[in-house]
Amino acid sequence: MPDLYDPNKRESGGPEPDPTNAPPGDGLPPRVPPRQPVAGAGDAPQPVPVPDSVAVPEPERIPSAGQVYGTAADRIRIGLWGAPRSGKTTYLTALPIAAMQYQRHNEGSWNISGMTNEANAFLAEGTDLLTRRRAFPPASMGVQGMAWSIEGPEKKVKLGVRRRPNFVLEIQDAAGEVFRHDHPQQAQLVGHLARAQGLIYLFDPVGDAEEATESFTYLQATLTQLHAKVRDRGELVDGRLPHHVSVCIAKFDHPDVFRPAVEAGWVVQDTVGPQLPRVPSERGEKFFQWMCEEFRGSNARLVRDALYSHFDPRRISYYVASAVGFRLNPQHVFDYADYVQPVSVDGTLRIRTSPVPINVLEPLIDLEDRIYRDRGRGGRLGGKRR
Ligand SMILES: Nc1nc2c(ncn2[C@@H]2O[C@H](COP(=O)(O)OP(=O)(O)O)[C@@H](O)[C@H]2O)c(=O)[nH]1
Ligand SMILES: [Mg+2]
Repeated sequence: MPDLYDPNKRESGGPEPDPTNAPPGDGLPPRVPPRQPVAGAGDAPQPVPVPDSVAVPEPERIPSAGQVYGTAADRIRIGLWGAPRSGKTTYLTALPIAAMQYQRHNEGSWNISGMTNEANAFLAEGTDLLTRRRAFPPASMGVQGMAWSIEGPEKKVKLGVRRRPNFVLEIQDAAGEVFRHDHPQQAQLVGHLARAQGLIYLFDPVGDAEEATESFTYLQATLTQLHAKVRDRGELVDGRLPHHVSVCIAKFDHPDVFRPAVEAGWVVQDTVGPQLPRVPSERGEKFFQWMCEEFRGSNARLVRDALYSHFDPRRISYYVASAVGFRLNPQHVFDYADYVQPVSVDGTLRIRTSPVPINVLEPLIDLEDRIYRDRGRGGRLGGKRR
């Protein structure tokens, strides 16, 4: 898999151009096999036989990757970003569960499969952890650059045009500490984020209240470097980063987030099925602003300001999310008298009922959709776009 981001590879002055990601006719030289040295050729130019140049057999593709792999239009990189303990790894482990549950409320289903054995093992391990063992992923269960193939149900693009989303998602889930300005691996991570077309930013209101995991510390350090890197590559759009961003206000189920949100009147409750509470999607941005300004205050306000000044606000969407969802009663209905999902059992946090993730798949599939539409516009949304 030659164009997978390799977290162990040192970045030096920007990444190598990625031929498989390049659009056709972009001026990059075609890939040619290396020339064979000829004995006794001296310095004089000699015609060099290139054994592969005549009959090139059809290259064999890896199993399971399908037609999606290797075409620039179908490959997107998403950076997952957030302070330590903001819930990045839990978000990823909840993703396949969210994909399985999607068809409960929507037409069609989403399928996620690993592009490598390691990526498949992560999916299996994560699902087992959350659903059977009912535990959060251990801190060591990070993801060092993995790729998944994601296929969704056919949807209408415009009148008479339908498409089936089918893309490769590359994620680098770094330990949150890496996002600090003085961390040795930060350059690699910033390199990955710079090459990504989309970013999922987890804002954790619970961790934000503690100094060690305060969101702004991590956001600002990474944003400054990311901005400089993208600027050096000449890819800023009207002075801003070109990425599409999904901001997820994480851990919505947590009583320290949920109760104040209910009391401030942000939350509505469904009257059918599990009667889940939610913040209406059109109020997501306002909720985030409230969270930063009124609820958390001072430095959280800087998080909002930093996002607005570094990204095009038209490219930011907001989601009120929870990886594990709410505890549901035996009839599978939400109960405000008893909704807290994690409980401490012998010193470890356990999840009480099988998770029903909230806004875990949506930020991702919306990102893909926005990137797809942007490409269709020739990459223009008021400026130059990769
Ligand atoms: N209540 C609640 N807690 C969560 C959720 N996701 C993560 N957590 C908590 O946050 C901790 C850190 O999550 P983790 O995914 O390891 O964070 P990371 O460091 O960003 O990868 C977990 O051990 C849980 O205690 C969630 O959706 N709801
Ligand atoms: Mg983690």
